[in-house]
Parts: sequence; C-alpha cells; structure tokens
Amino acid sequence: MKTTTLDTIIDLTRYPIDDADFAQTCRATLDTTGVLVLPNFIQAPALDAIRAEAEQSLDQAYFCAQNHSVYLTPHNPAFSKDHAANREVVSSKGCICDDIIAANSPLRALYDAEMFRDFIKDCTGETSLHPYADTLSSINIHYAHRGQELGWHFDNSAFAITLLIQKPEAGSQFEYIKDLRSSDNMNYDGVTALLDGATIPQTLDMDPGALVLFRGSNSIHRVSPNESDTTRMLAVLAYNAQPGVSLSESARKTFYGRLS
Ligand SMILES: O=C(O)CCC(=O)C(=O)O
Ligand SMILES: [Fe+2]
Repeated sequence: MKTTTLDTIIDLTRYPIDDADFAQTCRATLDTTGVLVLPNFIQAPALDAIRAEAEQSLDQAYFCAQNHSVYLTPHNPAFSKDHAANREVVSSKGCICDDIIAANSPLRALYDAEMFRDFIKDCTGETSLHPYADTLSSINIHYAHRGQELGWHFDNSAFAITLLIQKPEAGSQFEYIKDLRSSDNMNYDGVTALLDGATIPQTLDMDPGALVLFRGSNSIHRVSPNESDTTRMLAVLAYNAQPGVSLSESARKTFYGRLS
C-alpha cells in the first residue's frame, strides 16, 4: 500500500490534529489524567497495511526476557533483595527496529509528518521533537506471544506514544496507577502494596488503531501476560527533545540484540 498523505492514515475528520482547540483539549486530558487515548485514530486500510507489515517482519524480531526493578535501576545494596527498590519483575517481548520498517510504511509517514509531530508537541508541551540519531530506535514494533508480558515499571522518558496494531483475545491488559511516585518520593510502601496485590490498579482499554500518549515516569504501569494465541502487536513512536541523541549502547544491546 502506498501512503503518502496523512489523511489516508489518520481520520482527520474525527481528529483534526492541526486545530489548536482540539490539541488543547487533548493536552488538558493528558495533563489531568496522565493518558490520552484516541480510538480509531488510524484509518482501517492503513491499519491493515501496518498489521501486514508487522506480521511479515515478525521473523526478524529480537526476543528477550529481563528481570528488572520497577524503577529500572540496578540493585541497591542499601536495601534488601525484597525491598521495593530491588524487587524484580520480568519483561519478555520481541522487537523489530526502525531499520526494518519499510520506507513506504504508514508508520514512517506518520512518524515523519510535521503535522503529527506538531500535534505531539502541542499535547506534551515539548518545544521540539527529533528522531533518534541511531538507526534502530525511532520506530519499533513490539510483539508479545502467549505468556509474554511487560513487568511493572516507571518509564525513563517523560512520555510514550504507542499504536496498538493487534489485540489478543485475553490478557495483555495495560494496567497503571497514576502518579504512584513523584520526582522526590519513590513511594516504596505504595510500590510494595501494588506488588503484593494489596492495591488494585486501573486498566486502560485500547483497541487496534488507537493512538495512546502516556506519561509513565511517575505512573507505574505494566502489560499483563498474553493469555491467548493471538500475538499482541504494538508500534512505539519515539522522539527526543534534543537532536542527535542515540539510545544508549547497553539499551540497544539489551532490547534489540545489536547496535546498528
Ligand atoms: O506495550 C505497551 O502498551 C506499553 C509499553 C511500555 O510501557 C514501554 O515500552 O515502556
Ligand atoms: Fe513503559
């Protein structure tokens, strides 16, 4: 499928992303709730093309599983192994990188479109957004087969942009607690209660074609294990506030299995 104009990818009638009032409404939602979900943001034919590309590229995905703390920090010897700072959760997924995404993919057209980037700036308050300097990190597609999950974590980045491509029949629920921590309060007790199952998180409903903006640096979140034989497929669009930034070599090695 050849997609060159943005209106073949985004439903611009329902979502006039270049309209200042619309963008302000989106920003207010993101600011108050920590998340913005735009259902059916992607037009059906473009979503079909993205799903076909994701399916065709699956055999090139790098699958890995990691144990990590919810804070994504190394073991802290000041605390015990069972302390919230050190307790380990598991994340297991597959990933294909930007260099696998086709030049004519609707994902790339969307990622590169100035109108879309301006909308993301309007929503997040960022003044400039740039692609990654490395060849792998700007557009990724994540895969989760049966049993695979993303463990509880706080993001390192201020916000994330995702696009659900395919949804399993069961499991793979996006769960979160808004502002469980703040920049100056790790809230170990709150994290312990969640990991012990004493706190019930909120669930975010999303269907294929939805655009999701999520502020995850203080809002803990996870994607529960896929409980079906339909693979969860999700595109992640990543920008930087500064030009010329590469994802760290250690992160590329860990998540992509290669540096370039
Ligand atoms: O898979 C998702 O919906 C969320 C992904 C996520 O939280 C992350 O990549 O940090
Ligand atoms: Fe995350």
